[in-house]
Amino acid sequence: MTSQQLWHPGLLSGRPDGAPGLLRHYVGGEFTSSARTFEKLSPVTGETLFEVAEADAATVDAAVDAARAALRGPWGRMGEQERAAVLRRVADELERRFEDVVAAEIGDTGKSIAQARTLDVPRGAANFRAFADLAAVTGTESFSTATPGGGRALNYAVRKPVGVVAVIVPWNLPLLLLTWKVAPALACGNTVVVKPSEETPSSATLLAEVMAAAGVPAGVFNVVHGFGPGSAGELLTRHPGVDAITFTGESSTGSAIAKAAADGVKAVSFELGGKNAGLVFADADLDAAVEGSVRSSFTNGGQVCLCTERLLVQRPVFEEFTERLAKRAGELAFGWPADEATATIPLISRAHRDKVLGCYDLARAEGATVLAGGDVPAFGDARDGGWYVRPTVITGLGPQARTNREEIFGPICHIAPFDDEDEAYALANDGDYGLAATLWTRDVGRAHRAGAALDVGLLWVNTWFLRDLRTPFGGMKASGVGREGGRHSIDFYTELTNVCVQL
Ligand code: NAD
Ligand code: 6OD
Repeated sequence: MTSQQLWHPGLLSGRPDGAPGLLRHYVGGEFTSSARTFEKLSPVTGETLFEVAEADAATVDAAVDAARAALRGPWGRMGEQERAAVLRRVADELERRFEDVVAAEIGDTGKSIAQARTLDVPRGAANFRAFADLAAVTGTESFSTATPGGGRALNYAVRKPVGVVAVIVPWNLPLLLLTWKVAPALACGNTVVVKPSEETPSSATLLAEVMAAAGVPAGVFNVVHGFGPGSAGELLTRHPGVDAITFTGESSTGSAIAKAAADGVKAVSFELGGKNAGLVFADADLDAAVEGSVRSSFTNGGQVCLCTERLLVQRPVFEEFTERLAKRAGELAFGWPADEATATIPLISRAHRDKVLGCYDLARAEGATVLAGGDVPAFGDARDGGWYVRPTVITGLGPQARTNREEIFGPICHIAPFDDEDEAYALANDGDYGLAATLWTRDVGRAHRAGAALDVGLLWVNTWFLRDLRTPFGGMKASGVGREGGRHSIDFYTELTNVCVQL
């Protein structure tokens, strides 16, 4: 089965003369188009799947205007419990459309059906339920204050929506990352204009149908398609009608958006890149550490911001761990996306594959030993037109090698030895990023010491990517600004007015 057969055609508007279908924007409750379009290619085969409308300034204006108008409509007047009920219906409707959303995610990314069914799409629904519950019960602090005259005053804060929120997201976990931001933004009473990645426009468009079916009023959820610089992304970040920007993507893009946001003094929340370390101590359960590292390095083709690209392994188990991980990397099955057993997926685009293959070449040029992968697989079928690379394990580089410092965002990890805990933490902290780390050890004390010593926003101990949506999520250093998750999302997506009443 090819990715095209998995594509859900209902979303595409028909076009004359057998031209590919067109995926449109969603503005003010209507699907709309614009003069320019671009092609969406299948990462699995390289074939054209459909075309996508590219938003111009007029489309972005219309989307922001619709979002602003909706703040003054029924959405703005709704109580938090009623809004929460609407968002629970969105979750229900996403589950009703489950296989359509799975098909949309697989068609755009080439990811495996097993992952889409167990991670991406369930998390979409879970995000709406979690923030419906949270926003409806999150209060504010109040203080009874002594006044200079010997009396008292009551201080309390009123929580309000920020207004129109621009949501700009990448292609690696399209629905999960989009709903991680849209759900709390809406739960707090905001309206949104969403700009999905140009590589993954489908699930956001399908979500528009889901929103309408769940009774979300027109204008509350808008989708504009297009690229970043000079296109829908930049138009949105510079738009005076946008009150806040929540962004997930590369650190360099975060920097460009920060500059655009500075002009309008807009609030920003940034979830950015990583160069995450995995620390394996000699006392670890080695089976669990090997299998956990296979997951943390190669899930989604290594295209998860939380993926481990630098493994640091204590010297007594370095050789055994390295041998076993390289063997497991070579065993990961390449299948079609619809095969349940598929473990290795294509990279998102030709450009991204060229970048990752360039990193494989750079590693060799820097003197790395390649223990597994390092090249492109041959299938003898239509997948040879897609963007696959082999899962790759390398060793032999020092901490200053570019391969160990720059984010690759592909299925590759470098393994280096260390001697003691201090050295492991120093190596892990040596770099520009500070998103996540994973620790494999049986020593509980060490787990707590690592939490204090590692400069990361997220530390997983004897597991990876285990999520509780109430916890703070985000990165230090070049990996982000602010935290989302739980009350941290509620704080970002609301403004507070403190009221001081002399009693
Ligand atoms: P990207 O930064 O290239 O693009 C992300 C989004 O920003 C896309 O929608 C893109 O069109 C838009 N964009 C690009 N330039 C823009 C500009 N100047 N103004 C406005 N919008 C712009 O990232 P990507 O290649 O899509 O995704 C991969 C990156 O995302 C990796 O660096 C990865 O680590 C990061 N990421 C981080 C997290 C996290 O939670 N920290 C999660 C997922 C991905
Ligand atoms: O689990 C999440 O909430 C989240 N934001 C995951 C990010 C994954 C990065 O690719």
